[in-house]
Amino acid sequence: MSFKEVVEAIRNMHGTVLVLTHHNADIDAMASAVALSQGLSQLGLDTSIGVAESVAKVAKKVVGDVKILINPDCSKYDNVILVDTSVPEQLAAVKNLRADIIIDHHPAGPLVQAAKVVCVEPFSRSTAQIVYSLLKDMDCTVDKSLATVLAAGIVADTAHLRFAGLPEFEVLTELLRIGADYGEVLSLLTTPADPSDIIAGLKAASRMQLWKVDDILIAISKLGSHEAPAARALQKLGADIAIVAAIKEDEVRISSRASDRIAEYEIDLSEIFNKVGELIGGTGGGHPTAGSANGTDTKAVDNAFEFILKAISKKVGKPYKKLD
Ligand SMILES: [Mn+2]
Repeated sequence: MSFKEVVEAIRNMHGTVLVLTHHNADIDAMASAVALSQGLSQLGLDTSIGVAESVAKVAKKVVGDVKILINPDCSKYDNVILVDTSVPEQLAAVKNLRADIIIDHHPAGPLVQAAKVVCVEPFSRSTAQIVYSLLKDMDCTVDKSLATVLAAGIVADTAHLRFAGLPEFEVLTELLRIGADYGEVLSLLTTPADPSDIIAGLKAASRMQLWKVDDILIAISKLGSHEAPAARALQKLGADIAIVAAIKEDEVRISSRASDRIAEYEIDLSEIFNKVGELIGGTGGGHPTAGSANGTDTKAVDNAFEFILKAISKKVGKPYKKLD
């Protein structure tokens, strides 16, 4: 289906419209939904915005005081336009889920099958840039504030332009010409950190033990809670691998974060934490650069730490040494 046909299909819509997006909706999802719904209103359509479950904390600023429906009922609308996803699992809480039109930049998911109009562009780095092109072709007015919101979507989904290519920079330049305020874009993208997360990070740092395997720095610490943000904080400080245990009365949780360079040594934290789970009388797993485990054997924590160091040492083929 050509872009022109998509524009025509949207233009020829009648009745009420629900612009719907995925659970824990991020900045790109919300920017796309807000901008599209404003464009549709300009065309005289009665438009609502809905999300599954919730809007992510980081996207609250982009939404501002625009009304967002949580878990709407699709059967109440003549048209449902789905943005930034085509995967039903991300919309499980939505009632009578249906997608007539799909606008997305992820690889096509199962909902594409039944949709009448599909505009899926996996080469676009954001849905916001697709929405901008649609609005332009529909002759909608993109004012300064809408341009700022759309720019926020692009900047967010490209990790502050790190993954942006020529198409993203071109759209961004157009948005800046319209009057998007880049300072405002950056402020839409920043959310103040949770104070308890900051404290956890600082405490973990003050109690940390530092180890080295070849040139890999491993930071290990113990806390009472907030192990995941603390591990992230230690990684931000420069540890290649950060491991933090939260030890409670009858429960222990261990969380880890690592930089991508551990892949060079074929270290997979999900594999290691699978075993860690067994060691602490529970279960574990995760991702190659973010392993975690929960268990009930609070006395096994030091054993678990030693196991992790040994596992890393084995992969690298060098001993582990403590740094004082
Ligand atoms: Mn997106």
